[in-house]
Amino acid sequence: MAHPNVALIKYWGKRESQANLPAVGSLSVTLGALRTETTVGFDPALTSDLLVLNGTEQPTEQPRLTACMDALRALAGVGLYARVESDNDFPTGAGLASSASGYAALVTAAAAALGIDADDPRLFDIARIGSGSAPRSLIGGMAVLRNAGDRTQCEQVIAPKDWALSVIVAVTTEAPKTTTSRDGMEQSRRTSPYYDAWIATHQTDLDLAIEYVRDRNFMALAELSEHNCLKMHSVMMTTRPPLFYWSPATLAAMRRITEMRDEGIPVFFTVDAGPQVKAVCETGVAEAVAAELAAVPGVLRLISGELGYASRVVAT
Ligand code: 2P0
Repeated sequence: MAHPNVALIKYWGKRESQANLPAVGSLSVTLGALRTETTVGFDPALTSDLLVLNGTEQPTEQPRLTACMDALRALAGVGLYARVESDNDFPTGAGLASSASGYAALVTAAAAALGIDADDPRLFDIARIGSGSAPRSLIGGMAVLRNAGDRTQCEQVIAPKDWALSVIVAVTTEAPKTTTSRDGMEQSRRTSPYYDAWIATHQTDLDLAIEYVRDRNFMALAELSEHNCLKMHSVMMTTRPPLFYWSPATLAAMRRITEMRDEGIPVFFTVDAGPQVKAVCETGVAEAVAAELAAVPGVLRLISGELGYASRVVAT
């Protein structure tokens, strides 16, 4: 089982497409309210890996799944193919980081089935093959992900019990996005005139954000996270053809959140490759923030919860 995560300091762009290495580091919060549950069964009768997601077979996911499973099989010295059954309790492919929780849950379940130590750092690299943001869901809490050469490093900056934060997702559509993050990132790298500035200014954002988290400096983290989010969306919007993920309700919810912060309420927004708005707030104000967001036109429903923990085995 794994929770999805949302980056405050974002990952957009890859260093080298082949190994799916992010071009920049990232800092995330884990969404404890949402879950992906995955079971992995190795079976000598299978002639390839098989993914059933929310009850439907996913042949187009085969290359990513098999690349991940091959790496796990190589690590364990096992040759069998697997049937993978995965269920999300939230919309899939709609900017709610379903691939992050999906690959984190897969790697956690498969490692357990294959007898691989759950703390083996090579699991970060294997999860990354499936989804560049998946290592953050292996770690939970607030996680920082960095490259160390061509390896992935991921560590927890703060545990859920050490900072009472909540995330409220304002769902504005249940439909899947039209451009995947993977394709969008590559288009941005090739065509956005702002891409180089995004890369050049990113490390400073990440270093400062980690400092603000360690100091539990909410308001400084709020301003910097919104800045980093809008910088990523500026790159997306100036991609050719443009990647415009917002709906009118996205912008309305963002504005309501900044108005609340102007009124002194500890809350900020972040938005990913989809139209949902995530409000990050101190848990003490979560109910008040949710009531305001529920009243924003175009917000269909809310999903609220506190920071989530690391991926884990819940049954064998
Ligand atoms: C993030 N996103 O940092 C950013 C913000 C989307 C917008 O990480 O290509 O689905 O599989 O590595 O993991 C989306 O990344 O992309 C993502 P791939 P993934 O949360």
